[in-house]
Amino acid sequence: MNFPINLATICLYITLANCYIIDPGPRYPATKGEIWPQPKNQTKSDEFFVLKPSNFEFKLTTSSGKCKLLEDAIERYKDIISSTHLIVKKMRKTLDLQGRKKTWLTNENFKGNINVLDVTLNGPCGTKDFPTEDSSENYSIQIGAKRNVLSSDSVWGVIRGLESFYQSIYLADDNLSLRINRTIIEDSPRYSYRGLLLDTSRHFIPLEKIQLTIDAMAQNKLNVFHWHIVDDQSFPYVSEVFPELSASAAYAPVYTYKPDQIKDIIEYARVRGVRVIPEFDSPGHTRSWGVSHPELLTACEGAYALKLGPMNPARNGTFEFIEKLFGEVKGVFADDYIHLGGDEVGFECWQSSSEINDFMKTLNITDNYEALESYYIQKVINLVDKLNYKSIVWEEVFNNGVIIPNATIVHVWKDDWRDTMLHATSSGHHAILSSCWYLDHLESGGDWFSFYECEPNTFSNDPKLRSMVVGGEACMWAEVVDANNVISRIWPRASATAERLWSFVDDDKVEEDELRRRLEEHTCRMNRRGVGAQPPNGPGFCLL
Ligand code: CP6
Repeated sequence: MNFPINLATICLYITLANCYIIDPGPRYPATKGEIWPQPKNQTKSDEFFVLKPSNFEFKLTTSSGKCKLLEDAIERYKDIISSTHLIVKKMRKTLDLQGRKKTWLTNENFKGNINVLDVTLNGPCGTKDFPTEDSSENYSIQIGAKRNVLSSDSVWGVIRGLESFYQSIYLADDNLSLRINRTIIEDSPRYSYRGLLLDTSRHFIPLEKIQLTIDAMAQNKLNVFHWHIVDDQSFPYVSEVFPELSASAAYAPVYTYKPDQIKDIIEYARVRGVRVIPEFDSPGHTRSWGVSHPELLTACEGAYALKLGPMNPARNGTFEFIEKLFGEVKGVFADDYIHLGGDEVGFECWQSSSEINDFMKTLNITDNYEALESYYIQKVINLVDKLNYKSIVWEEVFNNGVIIPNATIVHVWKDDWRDTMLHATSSGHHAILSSCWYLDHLESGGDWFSFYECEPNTFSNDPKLRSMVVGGEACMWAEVVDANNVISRIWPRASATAERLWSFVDDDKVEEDELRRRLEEHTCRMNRRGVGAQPPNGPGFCLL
């Protein structure tokens, strides 16, 4: 066989040789004990302490006696630290180093062992309380001063601080010990609303994946689980007042969320400082409601005959139904807010319906379907108001001129988001941004960096308008996502959103290499805790 030599092959050989000879390993080696999302203020020294779980304890002190919520949280972190330490044990065993000399004793930065973390709660415990939009999450940590202290005025702050403490512990380069550096941390979130939307209608997502998702949210200091629980395609929410909804329109009887399962999810989230806000999207996206209750939906005519459209605003029964359903929802979900949807309402069916057009005549809004949508949403907002429930709506509701209470938050999701944010905040509304954080959109070569670059503030220079933004939300629409890929599709891409929303990122100072190395470490940490996050940066490894 002839050895092929021409210019192209020579180039190929040179390129391959470059790969094999020059590449020294992962381009973005993981950092050591860097916190994600980055704390507001942290100073850190090279001096370190060694942590051995058998010689380490959390000492909880509260001004208000026993605090079960924090005792349980401490137990969870003890377990995670111990399981991380198993890597050290495995390594010592593999290298046959058990009982041999401790390699760090001669390191000049070694300052001894860390035996105690004093966890101090300077406020009420409220063991049964729920996190709210006003909850403080501030905390501070000192490692290597006279004592090692985590302190906060609120339980949610302590919980955020425990996460940061855990993330500060890292494997020494030789993987033969766990270390933590001398450090001082003062931390608080930039935005109070840091959300993740999960759609459980296009595909059913099992409870255990929802729990894992919420656990991962806490690892990223995200604090609102927006549960897009029903939509056109299926109705997995089991209602006690209208059980026929899920009986007829869940994908299968096992693919439902029953009241006690929902309670479990809410409790799982609560103890991690995560709010659960349900979305019952209407008047569009409600086809599944019509399987058992066709009378709720508009009967289309003409070219659309035999189809059912958006909710039928011409009937009182529609609103009576919603009032009953939402009354129940308020009792099941503990949060002060409900998401009312209001997005993507197609007008063709309403246009085709004589019932709707006759009704519009009586309202004096002939041919104005935006006005009909407004009529519908206003009625829903009013009844939700009566239930003492605060609301969030998708941007269309605001764009179509619906008069909404000032307290209603506008959720911006379309591409021209800067205009919409400006418009909504100038009109006195709080706003949430999602436009740049669509987890169902994939860019080849990875896209978390473009998620990271999205800065909500850039819609205006006016500090007053900027302060109307309460946060943002990464969205996991589930058309092509189910139990198999939901975790790896969300993580670590949503981590980029999490840091943007928690930290005061100074875009002029972001160093891309360092950022990638930090996310490499954070992703590995999630992997160690059972979250199957995908690799963020290309070649690399994670010791498990
Ligand atoms: N489902 C619902 C969706 C979307 C919306 N609402 C959606 C629309 C466009 C894109 C992604 C998602 N799948 N109920 C809009 C908020 Cl690009």
